Amino acid sequence: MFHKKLDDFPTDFLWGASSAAYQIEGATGEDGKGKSIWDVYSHEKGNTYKGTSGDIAVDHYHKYKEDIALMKKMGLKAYRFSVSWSRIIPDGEGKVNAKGLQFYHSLIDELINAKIEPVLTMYHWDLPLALQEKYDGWESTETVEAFKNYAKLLFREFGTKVKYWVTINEQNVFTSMGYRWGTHPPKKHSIKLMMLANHHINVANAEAIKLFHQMVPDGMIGPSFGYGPTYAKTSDPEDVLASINANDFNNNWWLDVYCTGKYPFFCKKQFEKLGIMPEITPKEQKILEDPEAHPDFLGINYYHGGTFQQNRIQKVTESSKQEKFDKTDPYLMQPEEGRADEPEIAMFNSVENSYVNKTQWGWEKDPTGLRITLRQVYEKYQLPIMITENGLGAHDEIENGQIDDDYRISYLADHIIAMQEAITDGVDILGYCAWSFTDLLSWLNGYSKRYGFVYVDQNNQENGSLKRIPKRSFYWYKKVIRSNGKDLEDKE
Ligand code: BGP
Repeated sequence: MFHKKLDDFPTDFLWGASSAAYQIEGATGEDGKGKSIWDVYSHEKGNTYKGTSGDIAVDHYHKYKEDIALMKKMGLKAYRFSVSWSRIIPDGEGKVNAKGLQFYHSLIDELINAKIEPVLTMYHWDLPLALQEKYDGWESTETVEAFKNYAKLLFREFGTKVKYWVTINEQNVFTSMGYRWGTHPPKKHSIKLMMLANHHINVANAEAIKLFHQMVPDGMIGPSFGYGPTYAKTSDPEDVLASINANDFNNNWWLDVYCTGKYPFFCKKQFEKLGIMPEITPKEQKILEDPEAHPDFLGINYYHGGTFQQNRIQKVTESSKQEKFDKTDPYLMQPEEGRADEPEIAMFNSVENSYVNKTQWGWEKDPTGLRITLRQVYEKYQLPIMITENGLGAHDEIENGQIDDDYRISYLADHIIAMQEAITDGVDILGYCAWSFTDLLSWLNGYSKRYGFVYVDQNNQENGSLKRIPKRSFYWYKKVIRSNGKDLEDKE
């Protein structure tokens, strides 16, 4: 679509920013909090960048009032945060920790007093350790049951105060990293276990949404998904087919289940053939397909898309002869052990996109990809969308006590324009939560990769003063919010 003039943002548009408990709170052993899988994983040698952890993080647990005062100063309309499950139920099931509940009550009250809409994420990767040790975490249905009880507690406690709820953050990312590449806990390398855990998380998500609709009838709930549009490298039909496969495997595999209760047909058949498709009980299928268990909106986390070509195992080229493909290559699916008679099944091969620039961390900068994302997701599922993450990770430097992050401003402005174009196209967008409000722990990049509007003096030795300093982007975003997205210019 082409537009001579872009539509205004809706008057109640939620201009926001995001965070996650483990990345900001610190106080991991305080006031009765139980351990999460990340508390252990980050302390095992070699797992994180320079051994960094969220032990202190940016100490939001003690500094939340100061942080919310800064949000208020900025004029933020919404703040997305996550609840640490093991802070309120230390073992993941059973006994409730009153002090943990109190912390989130205080945080939410403070936000409401500052006229900031709380957006509560129920699960942002920090599974209670006890559930991992006792039940192998998401690999078993006991964890689904525990999540349901956790959800019930959250809805009972916070259901009258919080309208917008996110069930699960980026299920596609944490199951892949935890079970496929082995770079997040539980650090396994098995696509079969990934599929199993993933299925249980789907059921947990559906159970929680169904319960929410009974307990919080005026609220809105949905998962936050890490979406990336899938481009074909060339118009070679084989590359186009590869990009369709990638879309099915990277996006539809999750979103279809959330919104329709059905796994995408082609992938499912492929995975059955590979012997990695989990068994779905009739009871599970029923809950997945129950319209009451489907989301009211979709949270979309957008950083970049991907470009794909026919898998080079199928189509060998001179250069691909030099490449090594092994079992853990994310784009090569091989049968699990015991099914070695099955041929390798090559789905797609990921390549660079020569049309877009990259961030300091090599992530593609592709604002048009955001518009494509919004269009594709809205067209397919017809649900309102909240952008629950989008932002630029960079090495920010302080000079004369200031942080001049003009590169972040231009990144965010480009994405906000793309979002406005999507709104003008006709997409229903509830809000935009940039990642992140303050600087915080990057799961695998420590405190080097910063995303915040507010600089926090924390470092990889984890002995910073924790002082907060608003960056240039803070004042810019304040202007964006005040003008309801009309003034995106980077000048005072
Ligand atoms: C998303 C996660 C966030 C955040 C962000 C940036 O996938 O939901 O928690 O970490 O990515 O990632 P990184 O810190 O790796 O750059």
